[in-house]
Amino acid sequence: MNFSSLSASSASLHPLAQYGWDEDWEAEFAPYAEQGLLPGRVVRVDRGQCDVVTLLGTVRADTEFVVPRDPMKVVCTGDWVAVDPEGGDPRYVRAYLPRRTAFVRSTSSKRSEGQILAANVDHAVIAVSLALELDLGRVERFLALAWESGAQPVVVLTKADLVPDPVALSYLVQDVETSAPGVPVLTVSALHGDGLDVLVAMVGGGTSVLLGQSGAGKSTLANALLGEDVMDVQAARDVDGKGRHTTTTRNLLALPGGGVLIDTPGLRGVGLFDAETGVGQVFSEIQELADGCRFQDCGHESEPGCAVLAALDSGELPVRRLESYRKLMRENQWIVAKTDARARAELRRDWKRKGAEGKAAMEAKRRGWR
Ligand SMILES: Nc1nc2c(ncn2[C@@H]2O[C@H](COP(=O)(O)OP(=O)(O)OP(=O)(O)O)[C@@H](O)[C@H]2O)c(=O)[nH]1
Ligand SMILES: [Mg+2]
Ligand SMILES: [Zn+2]
Repeated sequence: MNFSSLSASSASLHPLAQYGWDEDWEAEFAPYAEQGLLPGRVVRVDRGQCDVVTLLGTVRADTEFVVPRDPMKVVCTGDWVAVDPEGGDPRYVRAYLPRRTAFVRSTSSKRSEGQILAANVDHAVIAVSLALELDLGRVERFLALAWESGAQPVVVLTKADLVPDPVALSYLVQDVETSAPGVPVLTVSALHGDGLDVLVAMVGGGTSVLLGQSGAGKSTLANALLGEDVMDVQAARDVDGKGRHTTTTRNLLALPGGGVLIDTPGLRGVGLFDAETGVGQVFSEIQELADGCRFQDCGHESEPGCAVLAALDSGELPVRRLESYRKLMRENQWIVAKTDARARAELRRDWKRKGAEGKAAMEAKRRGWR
């Protein structure tokens, strides 16, 4: 089969179009097509091997030839790769295409490194369980990583059936909304099917990743969106999600109405990794207020003419928001100081150089915030 002979206009008819294959990927892949390699998308990674969906179906491939020391460069779920057109089981991944977006957190190891959680994601669906007390700081942290990745975040409050009082539910939604400017906040019940249509309409078509704590109901939601029980689901045995993770690998699943969904294992902690832009976006109202401060380098501590402090005084800006902003900014600076600047710059080039026009516009807007 000669894949390079597929014309640009046929990219949408390509069997991999359902997985997000488009003209830009095709162009990017051209040099590998010339070598006779097969394009595919990584649907799962485990123990140095991965499952890759290709025109020939799902094949098993070894990542030995593309394993660098840098964990940021490890092939991950959502990557587009070039694999051997034929050969043994497993085949080999020969290359992966530059990422359009990547969801990165810092590892807890001593030498701070980034860990890629998912690549080429359009929508980051942050699942927050209504069975537990809302932790807005945690939501803000997830949002910072999501914005930084280049994906559009959506907060989904799960298990809405556990909050039968509509007024109580609307207060919870409002609380999250004030912590998430520019981010849609939805409520769903996978149990009753409530709110799923809204979510599908919002994320349909592209690549979405489900993120959140263990037990938040990500896999239950994935199954509901898929219309079948593909992912294992298990009752949470401890409320803080420390003890047990039902999902242990990141799985990319094709949605019946188009688009794909990546289900991920619950994250206990999400450390920021060079996410200043993302943090700024989560607290965009503070950044807007700061434009009104008398001094351009205002630290919003005790400076005269500080618009941020004025907003605190008037009650327009909740104290919790400012404290959370400061905390995440401090943490980010600490991580940045600890990590190798060159590695971070390279990472930027890797996935931020590419991307749809919308992404470029978004980037430009963000750069204005720096
Ligand atoms: N009441 C109610 N329970 C739900 C709902 N969705 C999920 N649950 C329950 O929440 C528990 C955890 O669900 P999972 O889908 O396994 O959670 P998860 O986020 O995938 O967890 P990890 O894979 O460990 O990250 C299960 O007992 C589910 O039945 C819902 O809409 N309503
Ligand atoms: Mg799960
Ligand atoms: Zn100020």
